[in-house]
Amino acid sequence: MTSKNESATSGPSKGRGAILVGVQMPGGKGYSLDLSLEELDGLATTANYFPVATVTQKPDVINPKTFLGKGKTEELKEAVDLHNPEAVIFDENLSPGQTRNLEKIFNCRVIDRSWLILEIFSHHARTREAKTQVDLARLKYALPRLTHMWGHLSRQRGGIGMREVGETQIQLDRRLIRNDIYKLERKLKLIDKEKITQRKTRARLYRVALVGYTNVGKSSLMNLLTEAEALVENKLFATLDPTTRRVKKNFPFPILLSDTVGLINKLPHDLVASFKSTLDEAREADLLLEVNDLSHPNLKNQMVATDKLLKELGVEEADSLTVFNKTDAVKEPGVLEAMKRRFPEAVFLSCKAGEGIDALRAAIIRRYEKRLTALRVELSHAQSGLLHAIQKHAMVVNSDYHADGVTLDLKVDPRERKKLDQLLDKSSKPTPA
Ligand SMILES: Nc1nc2c(ncn2[C@@H]2O[C@H](COP(=O)(O)OP(=O)(O)OP(=O)(O)O)[C@@H](O)[C@H]2O)c(=O)[nH]1
Ligand SMILES: [Mg+2]
Repeated sequence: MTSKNESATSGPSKGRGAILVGVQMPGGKGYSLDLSLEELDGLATTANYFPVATVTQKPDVINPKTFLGKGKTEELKEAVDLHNPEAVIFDENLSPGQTRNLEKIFNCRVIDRSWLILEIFSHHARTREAKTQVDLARLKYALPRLTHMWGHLSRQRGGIGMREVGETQIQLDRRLIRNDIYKLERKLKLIDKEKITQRKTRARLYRVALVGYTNVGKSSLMNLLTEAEALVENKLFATLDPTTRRVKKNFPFPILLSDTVGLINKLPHDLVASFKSTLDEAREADLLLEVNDLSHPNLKNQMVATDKLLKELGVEEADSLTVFNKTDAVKEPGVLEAMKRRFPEAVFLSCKAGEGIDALRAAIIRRYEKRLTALRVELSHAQSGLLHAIQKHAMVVNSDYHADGVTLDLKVDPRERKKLDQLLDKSSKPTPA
């Protein structure tokens, strides 16, 4: 095993002090250790920890018992004795056994990346759906780890977090937890049903969903397009509860725009599974706006992670439009131009500067119009009363009035075609334009 790159940053060991552990996995590519640690730092801070030291390692193999090798574990133990943190936070996911063994050695709480993300989610969940989803993911995470987590979970129902680590030792009851999981799954199914009904009633509108890595500016863009006030924060996972709004202003037709939960590298599997229903908004969208932060040093990997997660969630099939936000924050000269050459179809904008929003609207409209089929309809004078009803199902591109009536050039959404045909009935057969 080779141990490299240890850096211990001393800091005041007060509050919820935490030592961060970054590990470059054997054969692992992608995130550089530094950038990954920066992200972990952001996650820890969002969960109200105060990073007092960081330790990194590039092991050749993963120790099945302690994750880290013997030497590194000892070094970490020394750091724990020195800083006396409330938790040691790993940037990887640990097995229940590894967590238990490390806690024994350090005599200190050990948290992995999954749990850290779950903690943040539990603090940020607002709606019944998001809360149920997070509760479910947390119970599934805890089930194999019951020996040391039951106490925390029972207290966290109030959303307190893991502050009371080590405080309570309660008798374990796996059956109780399984029962809770069952109940939550049933509750989620019911919520899901309600949502399906809701979605059916608005199925006719063109549906656009904002997706992308956390903190890239999805909610900011939602606000600009809808003139609404979704929660915007320089925090990871500010949005957990998806909002959907009907937008008509500055569009020739109304669209349904949805903001969704942010994605992140190494998202806990159970959380992805629980949030599948939330992400239905994305899965059922006609168009995905894949938002990226152009100014982020880890842009490339964020894009790769986003694509991977969208695939996992089964949303990669949808029509998508790449959006690069935060053009105002790009400092390096030439980056913007180079990216525009590389992504000629993408929209570049800045929510902060309010630039590029019109171009985005135009791109959405173009995508919408692409799916429409052209149709020519002849209406006699006697049928001209139908015009108003036709406009509900199609865009009238041109109307040519002549002696016998009117010739309409229409653009029709495939989903509206049946209704339009019924309306026009047998008396006036439409012909492809
Ligand atoms: N410089 C700059 N900052 C921006 C821009 N757009 C958004 N931000 C900032 O980026 C941060 C994240 O914005 P949000 O809109 O909350 O991002 P999000 O993608 O919804 O984040 P999550 O809900 O956490 O996934 C906030 O501090 C915004 O003010 C932009 O164009 N330029
Ligand atoms: Mg958001």
